[in-house]
Amino acid sequence: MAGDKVKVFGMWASRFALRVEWALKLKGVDYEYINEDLPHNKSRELLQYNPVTQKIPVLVHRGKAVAESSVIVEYIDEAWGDGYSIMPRDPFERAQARFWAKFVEDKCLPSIYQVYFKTGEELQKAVIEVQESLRTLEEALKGKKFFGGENIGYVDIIAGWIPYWLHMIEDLAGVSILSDGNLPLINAWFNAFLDVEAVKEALPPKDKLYAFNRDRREKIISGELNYKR
Ligand SMILES: N[C@@H](CCC(=O)N[C@@H](CS)C(=O)NCC(=O)O)C(=O)O
Repeated sequence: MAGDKVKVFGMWASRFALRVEWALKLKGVDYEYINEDLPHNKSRELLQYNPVTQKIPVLVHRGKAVAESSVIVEYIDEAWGDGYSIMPRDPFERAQARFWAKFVEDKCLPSIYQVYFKTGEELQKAVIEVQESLRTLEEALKGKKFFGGENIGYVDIIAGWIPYWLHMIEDLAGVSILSDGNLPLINAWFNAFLDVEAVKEALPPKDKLYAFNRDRREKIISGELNYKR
């Protein structure tokens, strides 16, 4: 499918859009990135391509649109089936990858959000929940460098925002989640993942991301902004 025009509708600070960029970069696919002004000034094209949820990311390939980051990552793996493999080839391994990706989405992501915008006792409770969910996630890393094995794969892409975002969230909330050598496999994975060239290429500038999230967190805590993913 070389030469097909690919567009990504995203937003520079979005963890979900990053998944799409990482998958495309691993496959060596060129794309045009359309940075959306969320949430109130979405482009007409985005609304036309994703009328159902009206959310980013959306991938447009050969004029057809695919939405939902995890669905898009699987689509990319199949549409550019040659070369870099994101999903395991073996059906059992593929099922395992989907299982852990769902765990990240259903357990890790909500608990990390709680740390992002809770305070006081609720914040301390949220810290423990994140630690527990990451401890469980370590099961999937045993004996491996990445969730995908020697190279990054589906679960790495789905969970990949955590290494970059978690330390920022710790700083903003004034808590410590990864400390004293707890979660050694997760810690090692953070370093290995952030060292991958394709990963680094797509990451937003740290200062800009901190400033954006500091402001957003304050607005959510003060009630000025509704919590929304
Ligand atoms: N489950 C979706 C979540 C996408 C999502 O929450 N996108 C946010 C930006 S990070 C969005 O478009 N928000 C705008 C809105 O809700 O109107 C995915 O994985 O793609």
